[in-house]
Amino acid sequence: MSATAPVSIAPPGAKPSRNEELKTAIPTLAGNLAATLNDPSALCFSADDEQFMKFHGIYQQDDRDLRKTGKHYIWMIRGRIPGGVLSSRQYLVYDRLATNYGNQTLRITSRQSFQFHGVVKSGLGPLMKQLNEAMMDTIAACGDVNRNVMAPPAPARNGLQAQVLADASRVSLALAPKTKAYHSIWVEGVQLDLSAPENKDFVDPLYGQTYLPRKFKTAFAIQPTNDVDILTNCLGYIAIEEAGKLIGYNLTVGGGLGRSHGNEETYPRIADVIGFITPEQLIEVSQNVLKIHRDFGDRTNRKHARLKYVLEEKGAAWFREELETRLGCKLPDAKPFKFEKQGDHFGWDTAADGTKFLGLYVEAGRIKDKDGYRLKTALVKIAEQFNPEFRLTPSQNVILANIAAADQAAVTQVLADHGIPVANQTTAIRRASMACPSMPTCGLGLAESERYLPALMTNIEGLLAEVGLSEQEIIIRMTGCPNGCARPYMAEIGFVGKGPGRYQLYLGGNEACTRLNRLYKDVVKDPEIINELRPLLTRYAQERVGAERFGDWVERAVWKETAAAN
Ligand code: SRM
Ligand code: SF4
Repeated sequence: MSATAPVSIAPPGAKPSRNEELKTAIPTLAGNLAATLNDPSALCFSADDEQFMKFHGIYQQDDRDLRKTGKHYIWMIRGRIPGGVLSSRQYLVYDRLATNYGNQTLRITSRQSFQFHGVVKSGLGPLMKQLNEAMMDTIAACGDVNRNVMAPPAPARNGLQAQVLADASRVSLALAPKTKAYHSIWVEGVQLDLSAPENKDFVDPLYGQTYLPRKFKTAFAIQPTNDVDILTNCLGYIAIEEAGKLIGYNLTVGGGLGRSHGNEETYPRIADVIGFITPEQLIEVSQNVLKIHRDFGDRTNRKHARLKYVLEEKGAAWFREELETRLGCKLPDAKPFKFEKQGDHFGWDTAADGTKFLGLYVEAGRIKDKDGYRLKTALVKIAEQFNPEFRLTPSQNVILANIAAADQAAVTQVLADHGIPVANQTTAIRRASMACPSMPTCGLGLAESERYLPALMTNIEGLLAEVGLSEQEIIIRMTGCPNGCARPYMAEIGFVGKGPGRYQLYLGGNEACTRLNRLYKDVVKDPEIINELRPLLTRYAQERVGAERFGDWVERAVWKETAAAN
């Protein structure tokens, strides 16, 4: 029973959005997908089917580099890989499918998954079928459901990591939608009979008939490393240990980053810490947090539909009470916790069980072969010869784990043979950087991101050398639009696309990624970025106290100065 009859935060009398009508009409989410898939004369899927496809992990896109010559449809497919963990066998399937049906690259995402890009329509069916036959799937990687669940990827130095990963997988399974459409379309290749009562009136046991008002994101973190950016998630669990044992989790709710230019009612928000739960309560708590979003979220305006707006408008105290009523018990207060840093582990290290693991930097998360740097081929060879576990990180890198100590030198050699160093892989600022895909695949991109950041980083490296800070790590993230897919609002320096070659400049996140940055300049043109940063980095080099981070200096010197001047 809920404390109050659910009254959504939507304005009274507002009309449900088109997506709500679609979900109500076809609650299995089958749309007309199988028919269009099997019709070679159909170049693309209808606008309504585009929305259904997302629940199946697929986005209809067109190559934006080729728009002058018309629309060249391509599809992006996103995997569901809880915690980003894959076996070598599974990795080889991903690699083969990207080679045979995609654009010969695999893109590690900022939520520890893989995306195939550039899949053509005739490849869609075979790719999806073969992925499922290899016991992997893409369901709920997108859509108004719980997305890929994140968990710390670095292998265990104590017993905690394996347990947290297992809990992340449990939650992922418990929040998965139950529609039969996915299997029927992509594995059996047939359209569901939408007039059959079990399909027409299908009600998902957790989501109901209309799923969530919007996407829902879940992550687990282990202190002191905030590698998953826990506070940007709708639902977060911070592991709490006592004497080396996991005793439970602090529950965080209501984070999210997406915003729109010119719409002040949309904003990034960091999650509230709600209370403490035991591992036994995980599934019930997760399902009930999700149901509160389901029942109270705004279904009339998709820009106001994330759980973060429920928290912002109703408050964390209200949320806790509503959750406790649904659970039928009080939640203890959260335990003390502290994050110190974000980011990944690079280079070789040893896990608690004595096996070796290797963190590898992947530029913009893109696994590919290029002249003198053949990462894609090297990873296939390593998977075939040494059978490591692949762990995708939330900063778009990869860790090769469970490697026998005796194989360490041979793995290093394979990488060296393909132009990939394992020591000094790249500079500190590149290791801590992220960019979203944007052009040419993302339909929402306003400016370049993945294709531009590497060149900009070269210039920023030059600038850091100029001011004597070559070794300094600064977290720099770029996105091609304000949706924030590479989490730019948590960075020490964030670039957010406004238009071709134009970016907003955000400054002032912290090392632990627990503080939102703030807008410093609304428009900076790309040739001016370095000139804009030069005086800031020069002052930082002169004024910083001890090992003070750039984001902390900005907070102290720039934002406090601005506040004092006002
Ligand atoms: Fe994202 C939409 C890529 C993580 C906020 N995101 C998109 C789409 C699907 C564009 C679209 O709707 O047509 C992008 C596909 C581009 C392409 O060509 O591949 C896209 N998002 C990505 C990825 C691949 C970026 C990356 O650099 O890795 C990430 C995939 C993660 C995954 O495996 O599930 C990705 N997206 C994020 C994150 C970060 C996170 O979740 O930790 C965010 C900010 C956090 C949040 O959700 O608030 C994010 N993506 C969005 C939004 C804004 C949502 C909102 O609340 O307003 C959109 C637009 C939308 O949903 O309408 C979006
Ligand atoms: Fe596309 Fe914007 Fe996300 Fe970048 S941030 S991938 S441009 S939606």
